[in-house]
Amino acid sequence: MKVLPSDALVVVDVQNDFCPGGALAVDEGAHVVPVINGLMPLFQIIVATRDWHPEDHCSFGDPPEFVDGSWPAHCVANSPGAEFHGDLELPGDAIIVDKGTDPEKEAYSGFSETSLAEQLCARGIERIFICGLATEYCVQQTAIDGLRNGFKVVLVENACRGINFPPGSAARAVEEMKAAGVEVHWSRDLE
Ligand code: VGL
Ligand code: ZN
Repeated sequence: MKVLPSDALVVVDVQNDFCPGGALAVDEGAHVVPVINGLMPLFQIIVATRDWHPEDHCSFGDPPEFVDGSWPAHCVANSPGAEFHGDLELPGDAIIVDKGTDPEKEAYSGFSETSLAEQLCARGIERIFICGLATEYCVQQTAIDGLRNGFKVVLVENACRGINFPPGSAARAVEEMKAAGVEVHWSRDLE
């Protein structure tokens, strides 16, 4: 599959807190980094989303249940856990999109109360390729919202990892995305 000038790569939440050692670590979260580094040179437009929460964000549970609505404190704005993984080779002109900044609202999707759709439209983007963390939360919601916003959406399956609690939830999310109209490819299929 050929990547076109009207395609953008959307790198979702490849942040320290979602990688091993982080507050909400995804199994093999850091494995996506070399795969995404290999993808970025194919794209003229690269977006990187960040989970960017205030200290009192409504999704922080005490104790956390590790399900929607009850997470350990993670990706607090300007903290080390909110930084991109240190090996991620984002270009200097990558478009950074912060989400989940309202203490009262969860925001898994990169389109949720952000300027992402406008920024993509302004650059003539028609199709987005999605990769990153975590498959069944921010990746899935960003993919579905991409369709809703009128973009074609491709998931780069091997450039994603899920929280996978309960086990199987990441694989189910991929099936749900396919059913919704997301195309699923592996990085080696792209050129
Ligand atoms: C995410 C749980 C809580 C994600 C963000 O990036 O998928 N998951 N906040
Ligand atoms: Zn979050």
